[in-house]
Order: sequence, then C-alpha cells, then structure tokens
Amino acid sequence: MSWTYGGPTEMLRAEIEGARQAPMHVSLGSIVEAFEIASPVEAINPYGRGLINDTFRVAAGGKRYVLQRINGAVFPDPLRIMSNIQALDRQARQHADLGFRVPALIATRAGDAGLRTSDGNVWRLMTLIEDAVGLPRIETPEQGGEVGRLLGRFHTLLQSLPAGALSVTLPGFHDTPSYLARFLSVLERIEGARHDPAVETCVRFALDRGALAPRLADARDRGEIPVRVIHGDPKLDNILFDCHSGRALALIDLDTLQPGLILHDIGDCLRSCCNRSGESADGRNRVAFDLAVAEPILHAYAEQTRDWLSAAEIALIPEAIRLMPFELGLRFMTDHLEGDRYFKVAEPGENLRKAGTQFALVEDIEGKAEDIKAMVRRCFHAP
Ligand code: GN1
Ligand code: MG
Repeated sequence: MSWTYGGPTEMLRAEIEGARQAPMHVSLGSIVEAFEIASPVEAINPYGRGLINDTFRVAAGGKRYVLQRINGAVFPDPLRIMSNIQALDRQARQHADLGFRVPALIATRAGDAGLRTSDGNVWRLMTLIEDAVGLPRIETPEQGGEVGRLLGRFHTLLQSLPAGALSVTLPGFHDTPSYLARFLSVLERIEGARHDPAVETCVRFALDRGALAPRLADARDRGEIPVRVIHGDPKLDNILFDCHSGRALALIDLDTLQPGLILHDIGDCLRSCCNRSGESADGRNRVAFDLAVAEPILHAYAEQTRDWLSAAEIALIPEAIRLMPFELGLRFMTDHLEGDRYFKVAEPGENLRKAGTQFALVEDIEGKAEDIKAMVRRCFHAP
C-alpha cells in the first residue's frame, strides 16, 4: 500500500480535543480502503474549518474525496444523515437543469452508505467537488447574487421532498426557545459565571432579548409558517464557487438537511455572508450587517423562490435575520459556560468572543431594522 498520511496539524489536534469526540483508534488508511474506490490511497490530509466533524481530503486512484468522521456526540444516529443525503441525491438526479452540484456519497465495499468502525465512530466518504473554492468573504454584488441564486435553487429542489420523508438528524436544532432555556439553566448552575465582565455583558444582552427567542417557533406552532426540508447550515464556508467562472457551484455540509423552517436557512445565510468581518472577528466595533451584501443575495434568492415562498414567510425574513445571530450567540455562550464541549475551539475564551461577535451583529441589525424591512419588500415585490 503506498499512501502517505501527513497527520493532523497541532491546530487540528487541539480542535479535535476541544470537540470532545472520542479519540480515533482506527487508522485512516484502513478506513478509506473500506470504501469502494480505486486504489492506491495516495494521501490523507486534514481539511476544512468545520466546528463539529473531523474532515480529511483523500487522494486515491487519481481522484479526490472528502472523508469525514461524524461527531457521534452531536448526531445521535449518523446513518440518518446518509439516508437524507441519498434522498437529496435521488431528487437532484431527476433535474437536468439543477444549476448546482451535489457531492456524491461513496458506498463501502460492503454496500453501506457509511462505515461504522470498531470504536463506534461513523465515517463517510464523498466525492470532492473539483475546481471549486470557498470565499473568506463576499467581495462583490455578483458573488452575493450567486449565493442567493444557489440557496434559492437548493430550496426549490428541496420543496419537492416532503418534510416527513426525511429523518431528523439533529433533534432540537434551531429550537431557539430551548437554546435560551439551556443557557439560563447553565447560568444558574455555574456559580460565579457572571463575575467575568465579558460574560456579564453577554448575559445582559441575551436577557434583554428573551422575547425574540420564540418568535419563529410560535409562528410555526400557530400554523402560520410551514415546516419544510432545509439545509440547516448554509453559512458562507459551506458554499463552493467555481474557481474559473466564479459561479456558486455547491452547498456542502449536508449533516443538518432535515425538516425545519426555511427562515432558519435564510437568516443563517445572511448572518454569515453579511458580516464581512467573519464569525471570529476581533473587536465588536468592526462587526456589521452589510446591506450592500444582503440586497443582491436576497434579490437573487427571491427570483428563485417567489413562486412558492408564502407571504407569511417573507414577512418574517427581517425577524429571522435578527434571530439567527442571536441564536448562534446563545449557543456559543452556553458552550463557553459548559467548557467548550460542542464547538471546536483553538483556545479558551474563543466561544465567548464569538458569542460577543454574534450579539454585536444582532445590535447592528436592530439599528438597521427599517432598511432591512424595505429591502425585503423591494426584493420580493411585497406590499
Ligand atoms: C456548526 O460544523 P459546522 O462548522 O458546519 C454548527 C452550525 C453553526 C456553525 C457556526 C451541527 O457548523 O449550526 O451555525 O457551526 N453546526 C451544528 O460556524 O451545530
Ligand atoms: Mg455544519
């Protein structure tokens, strides 16, 4: 067997420990060889910036793949993820004019969609989308338009899948009232948590906005907005662009493809793309919601979805834009207080800083509320 394995970088090692995933006891080479691909396996290297799973790029038999260990501490039944991806793949194959690519799952030599190793971990192998790059930030209106077009087309394809046909891969995901409740209970449980001034600033911010948390869940429970199939995590890192034409090529990271609210995806995509200083921004004063980025995204998104998105969903887009960074801030904050067990961190305090960044984004969005409402009306030609 002729393959070389660079081994995880120090940074990745720290991240793996932070994620509190079980350590790996099986060699990566033997895992790759369990999948139905041409040999020899030539290289396996750490890849990507995901906060939950462990990801590697694999070169084998002249082709490239993405190998992932699914975080079993987060996803209760990783094989459900694979069956959802297969459902998406079947749907995508029926549309010749899809306008984007879906990474294909490679089966194991035993014919399964994923591999459960003797240490209990579940691994999957997918084709690497070639000639594609991620963008650190949106620089031009054209790039924004490409993001909106891709998300709109992806959502339109998902509408042909009944929500009940997909499994719930991550129970409680985007359940903002539960995230708030957990945050409050952790706060109560950890004595002295509020003595740290940075924590106290975030706590006050969150407590002032408790009424925001149930806004979308309540609308869903009253039957005003439907449960649909969503991506769950359409942040900029999960969008690949054609490195030659600049067109958006694929929405990757399909772990949270499951029933949910379309507004979660819209809000999450915008909170990620329109904060051009990024999730790890240092210094709250640089954090801003850039309307010049939001408008082309939403405009292109509306062109793809106007036919089926309901008036009630459109009317709640401004709330979703405010809610999603609030929710993520709560999640980062809670994880900081719980000892960084969920999101990978490179150093202590990172989750607290990231919570502050998301809350600063919420504050900026609140100051731009009227502009955001007007933008949504313009994009959707709404009254
Ligand atoms: C997590 O693992 P990754 O980086 O794809 C998280 C998302 C957050 C995101 C913030 C399953 O995604 O909800 O928005 O971090 N995914 C899960 O970067 O919790
Ligand atoms: Mg993800």
